[in-house]
Amino acid sequence: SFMKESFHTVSLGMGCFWGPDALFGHLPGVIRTRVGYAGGSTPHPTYRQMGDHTEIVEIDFDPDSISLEDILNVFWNHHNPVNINDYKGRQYMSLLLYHDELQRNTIPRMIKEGKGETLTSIAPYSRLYLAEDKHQKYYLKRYPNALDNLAEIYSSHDDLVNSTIVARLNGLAKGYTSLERIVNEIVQWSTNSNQKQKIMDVIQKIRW
Ligand code: MHO
Repeated sequence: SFMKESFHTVSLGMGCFWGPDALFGHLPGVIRTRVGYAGGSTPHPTYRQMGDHTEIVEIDFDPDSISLEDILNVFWNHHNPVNINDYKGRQYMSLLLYHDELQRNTIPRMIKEGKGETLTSIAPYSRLYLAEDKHQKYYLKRYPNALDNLAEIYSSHDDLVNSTIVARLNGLAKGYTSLERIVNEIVQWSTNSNQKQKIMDVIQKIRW
């Protein structure tokens, strides 16, 4: 469930999408992450047959907590854009699919200022094809005990994937944050205290 009514969305290609899902998931200000295929024209892409699409992590964020520039700095500091003709070509290419005028202007400005990479491809966003369940929150799913416990809070897989806390826990599973930092963040949320307690109980039961 969302903490905020208004959020911005970015869609980023930076190689295999498992890592960036956890990387952005751990950042305060990030509300939701999911992974999928975008940027191409092949209908109904899947992991095995994504055609000309690229692996994408899509992020909803609160622009009052984390700026677009912050997000783009993380993007460029955490992958090395490869030439489109290299290994696996479009599947792993560095790609920014802009959603609006702000993104369309900010991306080339940062590249001009030397904060970006000229090897990053830039194109308008049209849609994301969600990847298969097993690719969503991939690193968290390596802790079977985590999913079993979280099922007490989230009644469907979609609810789990869309959850802010689960995005943080996926970042924890990959080693980007600590349980202590996540707990400190939850304490500050405006969620009611019963709900908070329930979340705390569940995440403390997981064998990290
Ligand atoms: N494990 C794969 C990458 C999977 S990612 C979803 C590999 O290292 O080739 O593309």
